[in-house]
Amino acid sequence: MEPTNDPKSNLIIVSNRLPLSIKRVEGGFESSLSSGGLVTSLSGLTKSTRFQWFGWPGIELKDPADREEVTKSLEEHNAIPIFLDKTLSQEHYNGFSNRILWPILHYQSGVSFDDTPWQAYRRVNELFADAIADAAKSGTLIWVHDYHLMLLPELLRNRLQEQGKSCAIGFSLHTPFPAGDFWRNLPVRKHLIEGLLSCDLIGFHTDEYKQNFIDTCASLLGARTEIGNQIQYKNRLVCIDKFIVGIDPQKFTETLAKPEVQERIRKLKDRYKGVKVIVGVDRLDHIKGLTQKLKGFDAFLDDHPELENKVILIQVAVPSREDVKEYQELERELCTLAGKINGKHATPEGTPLLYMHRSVPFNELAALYSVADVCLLTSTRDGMNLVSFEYVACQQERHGVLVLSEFAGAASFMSEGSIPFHPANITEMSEAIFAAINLSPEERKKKYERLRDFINTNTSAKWGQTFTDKLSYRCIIGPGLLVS
Ligand code: ADQ
Repeated sequence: MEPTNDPKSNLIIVSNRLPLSIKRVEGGFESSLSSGGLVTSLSGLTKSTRFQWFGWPGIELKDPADREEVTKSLEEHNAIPIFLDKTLSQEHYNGFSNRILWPILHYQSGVSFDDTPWQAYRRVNELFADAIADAAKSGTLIWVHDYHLMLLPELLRNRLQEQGKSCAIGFSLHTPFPAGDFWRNLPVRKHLIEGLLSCDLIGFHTDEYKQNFIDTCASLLGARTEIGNQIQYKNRLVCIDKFIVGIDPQKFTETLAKPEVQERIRKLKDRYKGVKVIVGVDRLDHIKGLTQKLKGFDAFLDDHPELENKVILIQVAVPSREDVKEYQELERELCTLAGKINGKHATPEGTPLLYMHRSVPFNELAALYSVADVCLLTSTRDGMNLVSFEYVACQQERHGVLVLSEFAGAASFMSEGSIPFHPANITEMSEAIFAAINLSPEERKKKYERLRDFINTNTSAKWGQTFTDKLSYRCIIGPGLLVS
């Protein structure tokens, strides 16, 4: 590969969805910023590095004139749309990625495999490979994100080779990677990990996920893995590492300083005077353990009648994947459960649970985090969980307590600063909530300072820079091809 002076000056980010969603409105199209963990994690890199972002714009457009108009408007944001037809994108996104792959990655059993969505998954990965190979030049760094695109590195590597281009390809998985024995439940278990092994660098959120992947490559593919943080497979040497993903804490500090947010905080404090506020913010997803959270909170209320009218759980459940049957069922279950809990514990003074099934604006989110005495996160599995970081960023001098499931990736870094518990153990959850509410000011400060230092050190900017630095290095020293 021809070394360039600064490989990062030529960076392509790829994710299934663009960070901007396109909607048809009267007289044209409108774009809006998407939210979610992936967008948050890449926000740091956006500040320091220019890159092109390839992905699906979230809308089916058949008319070439419409495509051109949308492409032009996205160009201003360095976003390049890859257009897909509706049935194909549905089968890829909901059919395979969200109904089959996502549950397997999060240790959910009972997943049934179906060949039609798998073929759609392949096809979409191929279409992405075509678009990106055409756009890349030799020396381009290509950073692919997440489970929707696990076949892409191999397909892309082949296309690039056909075109005589040599590029460094990196991949970051935002979910857990399960233990090998669980991963084997997926009939296409080998194809997906082989797809990734055409990368130069693969990043995971924790050491556990990284090790699971390494062990799986050894047992399923017979890859050589005893060579430190590298896997040798066929004629390639792939670097595997842990990169701690984070947030941009400054964005929260600036938001909290806004007069309108300060005013909102005052109002909320006034509204909940004398009441301990517990906050939860989660996408409405099985992995976030929302059913468990509501049951645990119910048990806590049963266990502590003396706290009647003195505690409230404000739970924001952000709508997610609403086309998928399992998510619709979960939503119905949560609504019923929330109604039952309030029916059982309400008094003329009010209800102990405020369940909001909608997205809230960023200012409101920051204000909520700021006034909450406790943040309760109950993930049954979760790649990292950035809400835990955001709560800490918004607490500042208040030293609120984080009650964090031991199954969130964040728990492997934050267990000493938080109160950990098992999300399926309702008694343990109830005790953890009680302990959080009653923690002494000294203990709260001690725990909080640990968390604050951690989130300020491991920012999204650092994550983006560390990964791209390492990928650039691979680009300069040459791709992961074995010399002999
Ligand atoms: P998610 O499952 O989306 O991310 P999480 O890490 O908690 O979960 O991130 C959610 C993000 O969405 C947060 O940054 C939050 O502020 C934002 N958000 C939530 N509600 C919002 C709202 N109403 N308006 C605006 N923004 C909102 C996936 C994995 C995680 C992993 C991340 C990053 O499932 O485990 O931590 O990617 O890798």
